[in-house]
Amino acid sequence: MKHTDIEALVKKMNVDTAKGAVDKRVQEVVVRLLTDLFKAIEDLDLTQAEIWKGLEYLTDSGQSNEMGLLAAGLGLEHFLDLRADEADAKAGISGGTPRTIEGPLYVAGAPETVGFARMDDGSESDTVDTLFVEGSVRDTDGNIIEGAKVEIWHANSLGNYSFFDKSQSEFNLRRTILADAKGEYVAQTTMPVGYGCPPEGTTQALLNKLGRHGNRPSHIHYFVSSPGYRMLTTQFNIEGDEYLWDDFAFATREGLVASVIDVTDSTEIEKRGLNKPFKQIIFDVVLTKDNADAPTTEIERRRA
Ligand code: MBD
Ligand code: FE
Repeated sequence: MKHTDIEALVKKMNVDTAKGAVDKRVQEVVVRLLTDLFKAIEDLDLTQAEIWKGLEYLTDSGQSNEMGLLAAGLGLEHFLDLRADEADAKAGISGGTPRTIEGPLYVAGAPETVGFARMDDGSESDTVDTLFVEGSVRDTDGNIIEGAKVEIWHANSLGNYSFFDKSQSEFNLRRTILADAKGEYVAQTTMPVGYGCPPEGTTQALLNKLGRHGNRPSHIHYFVSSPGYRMLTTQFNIEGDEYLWDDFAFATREGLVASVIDVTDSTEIEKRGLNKPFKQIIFDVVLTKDNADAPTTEIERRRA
């Protein structure tokens, strides 16, 4: 079928016959997407079986709760970051900590404390390095932001996240820390290991067909917010990981690569109440001011 005939066909199905209340935005989006889909079916000469296979794939992905993972793995979530960066630049926003993807594994409602939180439940502390993640929250002029809400979440030493991994305790490796009077936060936790897609899952099945792996480098996620500032969704990825610049979710960015400091000094160890050397990562955060000229950075999406 000619592309012009496809355009006419889609318009007829979705616009002319619309009766009653119409959501103009949904209509516009559906017409455009269907037109592009039909054209792709035509150009690629897809078979009927291939089309059903695609629909079945989306069904399976949804039923196994992997749509969020798929969005990350196909680079859709990273693409949205690049678009948000562009919108920010257009609105004259600069100087904040770079954004990067949220990913599909945030859980709301983590325990909240001021200044300091121990994030791990202790179940791995004998076998896994203790990690202190700490830093300040400031505005782009360098002023501290007392009370800034720093939400942190990360994987355990098997690359698994609590809630999704039912073998972990509730909210393990998930905390909310309010920056103290010096604008600082300190998280005591255990060293995360990079995530790998479920090997038998729908996302990995597609990645296999694309000749791609489904691994992420070791990383720690952040939401940082404070009234009057734009909410920041970001994460740092940890230097030295083999997947640092080969992340299946494309989340690693300049400015978001963390170096690990090995702390072996016995007075430092004692000061932290520990009995063995530990690792330390400094991650300072800079928030930009609220700005009516740029799209909101508080993204509505279904979360656990
Ligand atoms: C993760 O931990 C993650 O951050 C992303 C983006 C996708 C899957 C697992
Ligand atoms: Fe993650």
